[in-house]
Amino acid sequence: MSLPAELDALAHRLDQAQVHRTDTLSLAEEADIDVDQAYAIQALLVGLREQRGEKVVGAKLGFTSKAKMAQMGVSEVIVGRLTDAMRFSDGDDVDLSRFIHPKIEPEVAYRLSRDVGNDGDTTSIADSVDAVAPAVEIIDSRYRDFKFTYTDVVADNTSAAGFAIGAWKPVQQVDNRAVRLSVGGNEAVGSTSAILGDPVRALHALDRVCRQRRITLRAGDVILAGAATAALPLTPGIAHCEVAGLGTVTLKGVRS
Ligand code: OOG
Ligand code: MG
Repeated sequence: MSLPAELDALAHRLDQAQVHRTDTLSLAEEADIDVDQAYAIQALLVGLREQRGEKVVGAKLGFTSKAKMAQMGVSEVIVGRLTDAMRFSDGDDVDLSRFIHPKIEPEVAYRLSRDVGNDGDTTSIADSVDAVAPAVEIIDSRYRDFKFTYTDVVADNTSAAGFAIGAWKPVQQVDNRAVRLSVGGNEAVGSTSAILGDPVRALHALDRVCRQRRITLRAGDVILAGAATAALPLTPGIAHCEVAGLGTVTLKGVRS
């Protein structure tokens, strides 16, 4: 399966699922998609969002922790794109009816201070970040019951649906920090070291994927390093995340 028209049709199918908040079945059940094609579908899908006026404001990594790999049954790092339509401010209400079956997870965010990845540029991302912050990511797989293969989730822009960032601090070592996420009566507890041993390694992994997939990043872009714990269902009420020594970030789930 490789015809551009077929890849385009799959991108539209995932886009419609997001726009109309209706889940869809795994693409892998019907089409034999390889990783290159999955990233091609993702690029088309993000392009559809850009055609609606959304702007790409960063990148995210997924499956950088064993907790997430175990929860979802995928064990290789994935990369997706973040747009301005996914951005919430710390403390915002989040209308849960915008999503199919949202989950929330605790993350560490980095901010890029210069452009990376243009024209054979070999500057490392880790050397190009100037700030770090606690963050949460809202994931909302477009696949029924969050059931997907590796290529499915790459095609679906890695379930990206929302994010919020706490106060930025000058970039510093953030390994071995306790992480706590509470939402509803549920709690997830972990450590930033769950993210590839040190969240900075997520930036090295992103270097490799960006080079391979010709992804360019711009000054000011946000990078989510991947969840330190398994995700929790995002339910009505306060979702609160704390990364020790780095700060907190809060969202409030509401039903409109
Ligand atoms: C895929 C997204 C994974 C992370 O932080 O590991 C991810 C999913 O679990 O639906 O964002
Ligand atoms: Mg995540």
